[in-house]
Amino acid sequence: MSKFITLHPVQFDDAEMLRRAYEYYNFMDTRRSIRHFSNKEVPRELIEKLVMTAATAPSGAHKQPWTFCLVSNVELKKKIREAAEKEEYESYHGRMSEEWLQALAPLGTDWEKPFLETAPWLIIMFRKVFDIEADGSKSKNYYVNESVGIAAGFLISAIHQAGLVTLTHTPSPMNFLQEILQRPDNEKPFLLLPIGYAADEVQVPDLKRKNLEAISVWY
Ligand code: IYR
Repeated sequence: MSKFITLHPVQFDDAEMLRRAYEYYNFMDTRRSIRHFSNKEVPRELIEKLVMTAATAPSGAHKQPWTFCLVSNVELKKKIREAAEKEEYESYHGRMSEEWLQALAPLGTDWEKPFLETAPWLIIMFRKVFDIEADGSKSKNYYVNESVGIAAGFLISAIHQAGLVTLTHTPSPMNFLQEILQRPDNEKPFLLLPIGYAADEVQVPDLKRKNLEAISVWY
């Protein structure tokens, strides 16, 4: 039987609630994916807190089916860049459809990923397909993609909140991350996020977000 405790939920009066909702929206709307990083260092303590914030995400049966690999080691970042670029080169030169390449054209991406070395930290999120208990037995995890996806969202907003920038990078295929980072079989790479400061005078594509009408249906 699980034990229950009384929660004292965080609450605000109506005006304060609305103010906070507007303020948070306005803040989150300033977030952009960044592909050009400064090599300025970010202290480990900051990364630790960002990861802890991501790990406050809800998860299926509270299994917390994630592992965060935090890479600042220069040789390891180089290794990851080389392996990612090898895959990305193949993707951009034949594996991706013409339609896909055209959809990406406004973003100005290509197979070269210098940010994998310039950014002071790489966070690689792994999803734990199942858990291995202390006695070596397997135990099931539930809604793993949903859970890890939500944790990634929390992480991205925490990074923005801290005044740092990131990119949700999904080199494809990304099993090379499992080998390089020597993760066990029950863990599969989910997302790679370079973290740091934006490069000076960084440019981003002039993208617009869909408005409420376009994304919502009210009943
Ligand atoms: N993984 C490649 C291609 C790519 C795919 C999508 I969908 C994007 O939104 C951006 C890039 C890359 O990282 O370049």
